[in-house]
Amino acid sequence: MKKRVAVIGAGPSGLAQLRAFQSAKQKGEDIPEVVCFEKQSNWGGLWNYTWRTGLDENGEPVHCSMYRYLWSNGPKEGLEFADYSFEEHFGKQIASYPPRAVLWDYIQGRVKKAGVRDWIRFSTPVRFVRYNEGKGNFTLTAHDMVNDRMYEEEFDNVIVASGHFSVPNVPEYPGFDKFNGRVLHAHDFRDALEFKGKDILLLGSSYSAEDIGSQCWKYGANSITVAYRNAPMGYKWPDNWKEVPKLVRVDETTAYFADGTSKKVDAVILCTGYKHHFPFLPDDLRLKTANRLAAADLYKGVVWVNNPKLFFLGMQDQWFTFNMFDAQAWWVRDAIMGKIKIPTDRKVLLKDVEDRVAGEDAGEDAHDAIHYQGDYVKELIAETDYPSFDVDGACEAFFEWKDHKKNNIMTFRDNAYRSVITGTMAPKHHTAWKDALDDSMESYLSN
Ligand code: FAD
Ligand code: NA7
Repeated sequence: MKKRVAVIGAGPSGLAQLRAFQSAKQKGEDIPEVVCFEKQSNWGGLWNYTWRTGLDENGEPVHCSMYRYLWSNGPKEGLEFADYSFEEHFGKQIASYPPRAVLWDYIQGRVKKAGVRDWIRFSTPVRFVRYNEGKGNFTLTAHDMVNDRMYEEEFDNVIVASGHFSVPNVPEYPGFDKFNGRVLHAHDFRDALEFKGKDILLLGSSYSAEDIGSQCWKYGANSITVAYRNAPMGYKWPDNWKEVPKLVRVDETTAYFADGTSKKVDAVILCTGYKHHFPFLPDDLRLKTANRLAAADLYKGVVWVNNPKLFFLGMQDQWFTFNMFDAQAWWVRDAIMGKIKIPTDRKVLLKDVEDRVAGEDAGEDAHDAIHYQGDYVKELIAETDYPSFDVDGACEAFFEWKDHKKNNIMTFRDNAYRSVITGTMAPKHHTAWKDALDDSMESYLSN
């Protein structure tokens, strides 16, 4: 009997897992039967944009947190697949900060080439997974939304690749129930043009606050006020952009901050992060972790320490993305296929997690954090046949990116970097990011 492996989610992580198994098959290896469950009707995870917010066409929570005009927030040279370069996909080198549609196309290119689409059951959310002590396997309950049929199947391994930037963390502040304008979370933000001419307040001081604020600035918001809880982002912002200490309360029209200042605003956008949320996992299988580089309870960052037949992909906070998911997926494939041995002593698994947490905590700044995650990617790659690549070179691209942001937060996307996969320098984009209002793939590729 072949092993059966369930993959939950067909975003970049889940697709990396399918490609990892397919690549072993291509080399003549006998791979398990792999079934991927995806609740959306198409693949790509967060990159599969929808205008919908709230519930989807099946009454499921909308997964997408991306929005119109979203461009990559880091250089593509940091995330390039080692087995499928941008040049292979587009037939030429492209500029370094592609809009969402371009990256979605790139993600799809590799799995179309691999021919794994029919391993995926679309419009099929996983409802529940339970472990069968006696049989030593899992029973997974899925809901086929097309035929409105719930069914159970057994699997030897389960790989959770359902993402963790989809279920919003939504704090409440005094007065939100009285405020006359819109209060929304970044997860429901779709189009900066909605806020053209408006005075907006953003809460949070991380990527979403930075990027949604920048989008709104680019598409004509009147003013942007960002309230930080602990520390400001500290970039050199445009004149109509201000960072203020934390929000205390709002009334019908006005926001009041901890330093005693206030500002009349039209809308509040909560850029307050996301939750690791696994409603389909019972207590004994459910990961509970903060959004950090060393996620809790995952040996090698992927193996559930309380049941090593269960794996999680992409649950870390992310400097590295697509190529880190690859490194994890290749490693998990080899663990499932018995090529990598997972220690049977639980103490060894826990010690690994402890060491990773200590390693992250020992870092002092973003520079250390990038190295830390780069070293993790190197560690996993070294144990599999994933094509090795210049991870330190990718770290260098991230360091340059950080410097470029520091120099000018509204022009950093106009820079170009060298591919660590093909060695080619990216061309500069034909239009400065702040003037490029058309984010279509056609426009981006017309360099
Ligand atoms: P996801 O992309 O979230 O995919 C998870 C998949 O699982 C989804 O398709 C979902 O429908 C499916 N799923 C969930 N629950 C179930 C269920 N119960 N049953 C079946 N299927 C299920 N990264 C970058 O590299 N560059 C960027 O510029 C960038 N920008 C970002 C901007 C935003 C606003 C956000 C939120 C994230 C951004 N990211 C970016 C990070 C992003 O997390 C990764 O690029 C990537 O999408 C993570 O892939 P994933 O497969 O782990 O998760
Ligand atoms: P992050 O990176 O998790 O950041 C969340 C931010 O929200 C962070 O600055 C937090 O403040 C802030 N936060 C959290 N809770 C609150 C409350 N209650 N009040 C005020 N502020 C709060 O999430 P992002 O959405 O920015 O980024 C997630 C991904 O999306 C990222 O990988 C990008 O690629 C895109 P703190 O800094 O802790 O004070």
